[in-house]
Amino acid sequence: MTTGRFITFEGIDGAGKTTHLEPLAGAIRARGAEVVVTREPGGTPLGERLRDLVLHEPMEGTTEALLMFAARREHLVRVIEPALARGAWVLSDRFSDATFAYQCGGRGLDRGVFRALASLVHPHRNPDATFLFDLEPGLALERQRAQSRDPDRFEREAAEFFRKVRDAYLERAREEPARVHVIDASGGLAEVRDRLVREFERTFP
Ligand code: Z5A
Repeated sequence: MTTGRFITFEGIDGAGKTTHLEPLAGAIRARGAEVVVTREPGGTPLGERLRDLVLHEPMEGTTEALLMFAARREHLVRVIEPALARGAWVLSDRFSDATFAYQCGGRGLDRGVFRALASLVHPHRNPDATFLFDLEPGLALERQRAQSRDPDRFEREAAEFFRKVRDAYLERAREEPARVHVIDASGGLAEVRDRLVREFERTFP
């Protein structure tokens, strides 16, 4: 626990990743490590302003990808790298896999453009581990409907969009099986938490 690690949580909207982030952070803190919990888009004052724009302002797909990466660069330089440099663990609710899934998978952004932007924005940094909360889009939608907030631009997308996003996430997991750990996010909260904890302990014994 003395060397910080960069861990990301991913999944389609409503898969449950945010619910499990703080409890895992608490478990790592209990082992004596400093933990920084953060999110994308966001994590910095500029990133949070960009978040507000991408979630609510209509825009073209490449513009959306560029703003995600702009927010990510600030996040990396101001939050993620300094925390890792002092030995903290960083738990981020989304990172570049989300751009691959939503902008390439969902919106059709060219994968070559994605790779070029990723190597410009974080050339020497990738998550040490990614926990991908995988859920059938219909179930994720039911969970989201139970929340009483106004849907954002992404949440208003059709089921077909989320099927493509999910497929792109699973493609990422097949490409990088040592890094991307797929967590079955169906079932009750305790069941999903147990799967996450088991996978975390297997990855970081
Ligand atoms: N986005 C993008 O397009 N490209 C990028 O590069 C990045 C992001 C970084 C905001 O992300 C949007 O940005 C996102 C993709 C896009 N799309 N949207 N919308 P976000 O992560 O901030 O927003 P989100 O995905 O909508 O997060 P979320 O709604 O918080 O979803 P979640 O984290 O997967 O779920 P949750 O909040 O933990 O749980 C949802 C509800 O289900 C909640 O009421 C829980 O109590 C409930 N829940 C959770 N687990 C269970 C179980 N097991 N059973 C029953 N109910 C459960």
